[in-house]
Formats: sequence, structure tokens, C-alpha cells
Amino acid sequence: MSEMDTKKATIDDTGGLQNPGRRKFLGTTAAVGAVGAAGATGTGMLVRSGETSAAPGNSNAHKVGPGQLDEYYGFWSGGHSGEVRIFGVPSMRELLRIPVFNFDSAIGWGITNESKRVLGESGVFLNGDTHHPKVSYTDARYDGRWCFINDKANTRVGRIRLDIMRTDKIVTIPNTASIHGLTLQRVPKTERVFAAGEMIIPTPNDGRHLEDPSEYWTLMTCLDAETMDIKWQVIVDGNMDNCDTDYEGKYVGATCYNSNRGVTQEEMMGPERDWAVIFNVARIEEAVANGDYTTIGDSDVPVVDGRGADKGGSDYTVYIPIPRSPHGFNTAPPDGKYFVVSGKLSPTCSVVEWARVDDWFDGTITDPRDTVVAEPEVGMGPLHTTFDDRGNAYTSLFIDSQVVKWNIADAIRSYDGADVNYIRDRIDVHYQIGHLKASLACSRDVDGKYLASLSKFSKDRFLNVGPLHPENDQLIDISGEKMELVHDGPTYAEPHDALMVRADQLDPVKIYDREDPFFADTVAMAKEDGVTLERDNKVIRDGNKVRVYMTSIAPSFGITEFKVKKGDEVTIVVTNLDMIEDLSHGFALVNHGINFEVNPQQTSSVTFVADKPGVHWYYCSWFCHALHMEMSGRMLVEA
Ligand code: K7E
Ligand code: CUA
Repeated sequence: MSEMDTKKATIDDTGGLQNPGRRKFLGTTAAVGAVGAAGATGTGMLVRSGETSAAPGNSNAHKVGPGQLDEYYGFWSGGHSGEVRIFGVPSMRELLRIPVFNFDSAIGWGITNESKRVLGESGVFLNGDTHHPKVSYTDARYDGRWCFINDKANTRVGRIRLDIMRTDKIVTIPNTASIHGLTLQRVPKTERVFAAGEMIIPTPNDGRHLEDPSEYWTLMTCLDAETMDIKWQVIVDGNMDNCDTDYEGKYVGATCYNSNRGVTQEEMMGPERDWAVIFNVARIEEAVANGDYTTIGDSDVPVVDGRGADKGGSDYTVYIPIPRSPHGFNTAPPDGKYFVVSGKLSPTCSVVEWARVDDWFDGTITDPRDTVVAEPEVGMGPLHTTFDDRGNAYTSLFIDSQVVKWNIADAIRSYDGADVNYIRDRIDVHYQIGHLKASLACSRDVDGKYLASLSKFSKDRFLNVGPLHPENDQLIDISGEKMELVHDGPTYAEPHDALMVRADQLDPVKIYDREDPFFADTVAMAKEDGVTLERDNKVIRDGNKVRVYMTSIAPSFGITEFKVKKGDEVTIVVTNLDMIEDLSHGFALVNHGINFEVNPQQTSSVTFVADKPGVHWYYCSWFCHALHMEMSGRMLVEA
């Protein structure tokens, strides 16, 4: 028997063409039980050799030798580390960490004045929980401008500039709690960012309705991608989870679990069906323009009322019933004709046609369920779905610890009554997969080459490093008929989602432009002091405020000694005059908790109170030269 024949036999043996997997579908109660058991006892981690795709390598295309460059930039969320990471794909080499909501000792994120301006008032929090990195689009193609990221922990949205790979905006979202889903307008370009509030709270959350969950709500928020101002919010029924947009710039939609707005786990799992809620952006913005909105508490953000699940929707929303506590919401490329909702506590995915959402809003369809065009059974614990360029979907199965490949057109035929097998392949992943993402699968350029599978448990796959195990981010070659596992990659706490951008779609700078807005405020301060940063080394005293302007050129700082008085507020501004790629300096001040990066042509600054009389050395922390160890100086603090 060929590999394909073996596979088919397995599927048939375990219960027919549409069987969700190795065992018969257990029914919803069993499914719910298994969700708990999988994490706690490892029920879902049984070895199942012979049941799934395990074809030996048919290609070495994924190998990236020393000195060779990767084909894709991978943007990985850093989970509750609060950062975003860049991986090279297919090598899965970690290339960079970009702090967003977290403190970062290496580059001084949270220490420098420039990063504190970005963090703003929310910088008092040292943690964040990033889930869904999204790169901006022009005409549904990655345009290399920004990567947006949510903070579930402290209800924020951050933006990373992809030319310098640094965060330049962070916004706290009012009136809602814990931003989970995050997605972007694709067409004509990313002008709007959508942030789905997850947890329900009283609105305003000022002490009223503490014990009355029927008065708890959550909201969808729309931000202006350019200014990061909040444009509007829509109040909805239920909790929102993941979200995505269409390919025409008309809609954003989110999955919803806990449609009866419970506050205990039993209540949240109660309903047999929850829903996907779709927002009609034009109608919402029309209502805002007409003044047809309210505001909540102190916030002046226009809030439109999109509740009405019991009636199927409102002027602004449609609630499409979906079984059961659905999680992932993913629009299928390259044309964006359908979106797929992954059922989580139901072994199904639901395929919805965007054009039928049009039909619902113009009244041609009156039952929101009529927007559903397929509901394939795919396996246990479907969480997220991604796509290739050949009409196939790939769904992560948390409980089964598998990726299942299925064909969308065949699933639609099957839903219409045809006797077809829409399941194409299954592959074991290790273990308890959450997100998965195929190369370019959120864009028109989807290419069906690689799939990143982000598993929550690594168990036995790596050397034991103690009670906290790494996650396991695996790379799967999906270019052929059968999926092929090509790489295990341990990662830290805990990448929920990732996306891949083709290497030629990004063009980061290698050396800062002296006009870069990232440090423009610091440049303006220098100008007021009459200081030209590219030339001057000067100490300026202004009452008890002292500003120390110094250059750095390997292997020296422009100032190697300066004197201040105890209690002075000292601002140190360092400008790296080196023009050589990769020649970064760092500035660390001993016993002051200060260290930060100064990359070629960058200006960085820090402000602190000199409260310890004595001699305090500062040194360059980025190894830059044979005399790097000698690149240092002294701050003398008079008693
Ligand atoms: Cu499934 Cu936050 Cu996208 Cu985690 S969410 S897995
Ligand atoms: Cu400059 Cu090390």
C-alpha cells in the first residue's frame, strides 16, 4: 500500500469518510470533559503511530545553511512576556525580540525617555500579554509599515514600526476589559485596527452593578491605524474572542463564547450554540457621523449599540449561531470569499460566505444561519484555521494534538448533500496545539509552503529544564499532498499566534535616519539648549536640572567625566555617530539601574536623580571594538 492508501484505510477504519479522527465523535459532554483532561492529565497526548501522516522527508527545501537567509520574516507573539519576536522561517532562528508592553533590560525599554513616551501612563505596568500580531496591508498584501499587537492583560493595543522594529504607539482601550482578538482592515489598505474586548464588565466599571452580571458588557473597538486614536466602539452581546476582516473593507467579525454572559465556567459552557458577530463598518460610521451614539463614563469615544442577538442582529451587527464556544475566526485567502470559524467545544468548523452577510444586511436573508455554507467535522477541539493557495484549510485540533487538512469546496459539497470526503490529511503535533498559521495565509499572496504549528505542551520533546517546559513551535512543510513535519522549535511563554511575511515585503533600515521621529522630542530638547547632537559634547545646568549631551564613536564616549550635585535631576543624551552597520553602543550606569541601546545614528536618553554621592562609572554595554572594555567614563556626584 502506498502512503496515501494507508492513510485512507485508517480514516475508513475509524468510522467513515467524515469521521473527525481516530475515534468517533464523543458528543459534546465528552468533548467538554476532554478539554479539561487534555491539559491536566495528557489524555490527548497518546502516541498514535501509524494513524497519521509521518512520511519521511521528501524535501530539504526548509534547510537554511550558515550564512544563508530565510525566506520569510515570522512575527511571533511573545504571550505573557509582553513582547513580539521575529523568527526567520523556515530556519526558525529567533532574530529579534521587540519589547512592547514589557520591560527590556537589553535595549532599555522602559528605561529610556523615548520608550517611556511610547509607554505613557500605562508604563506603570511592567507586564503585558500579547496574542495576535498583525502586519498592515495595502490591497490585502503586506505593505511593511506596521505590526499591531494586542495586550490581553492590560487592555492595550501597541504598534511596531517595521522600518526600525521598535514600538512607537501604545493605547489603552477604555470601557472594556482585556483586548483579545486583534485584526486589521485589508482593503484598500489598513486604515482601521479592530480590537475585540473579551471579558464582560459593568459599563462604566466604576463600582455599579458589581453583583449583577446582566449589566456586564463588552465592546468592539476601532482605532485609526495612522494616529492610533480611537474612532468608535460597539457594545455587543456575549464575550468576544478572535476576529478577522473581509477582503473588501466592509466588515469585521468576531467569535463569541459565553453567549449567555455567564460569570462561572459552568455558565460560560452552557449554551449549545454561541455565535460569530459581524460588524457593518459603514453603517456604524454613518451612525457615529449622525450622532446616533452614546458615551460611557468619562470617555468621549462614540459607542454604538450593536446588541440584539435574540433578534439575529441590529442595524450594525448580525449574530450567526455557531456551535459551540467557537474560538478562531479566519478569512480564507486569496479572495476572501469565506471565513472559517473553529468550533472549540464542537468538533466542527463553520464556513460562512461573506456575500451572504451582505444578503443579511440588505434583507435578502432573514435567518443568520443561512449565511453558513458548510460545517465539516474535523476533529476534537478545533481552535484555529489557516489556508494554502489550493483551496485547503488547516485546522488546529487542541484535544487531538493534530493539524487536519480539509478542502473547503468539498466541505461545501458535503454540506449540500454530496457524498465526498473533504478530509485530506492529518498530522500529529506535539502537543496540544493552539494557533497555526501558513505562510502568507492572511493575505492575497498566500503561497501554501509552510505552516507554523504552535503547541502549548512540549512534554518530552526537549531536554528537561525543570517544571516550566518550553512551548513547541513546529514547522510543517505543506507544499505537497501530505504534510511533513520539518522542525521542532522551543519557545518561551507563550506564542499564541504568528504570521509570516515574505522577506522581500519588508525593508527595515540598517542605520537610523537622524530625522527619525522616534527620538525627535529629544532632538528638540537639545535644540533648545543650543546643542547640535551630531557634534557637541556639553553639560548644561538649568537650576538643579543637568543635561549631559555626549556622542559615542567606537571606542569612546564624547564625555568621559562630568560632575553633578547630590539631588540633581540628570538627563543623559547619547548620540551614536558611527555610520557602520551593526555598530551599536550601549550606555550602562553602574548601580543606577540604567542601560540602553544606542544604534548607529540613533539618539537615546535617560533621566534620573543623582541621589548617591561618589564616583559612578558608566560603560558601553554593546561589544563594539577591541577597546570596548575601555569605553567608559565617570559621573562624579558631590555630596
Ligand atoms: Cu487561540 Cu489568544 Cu488567538 Cu491563544 S488565542 S491559542
Ligand atoms: Cu561602544 Cu562597546
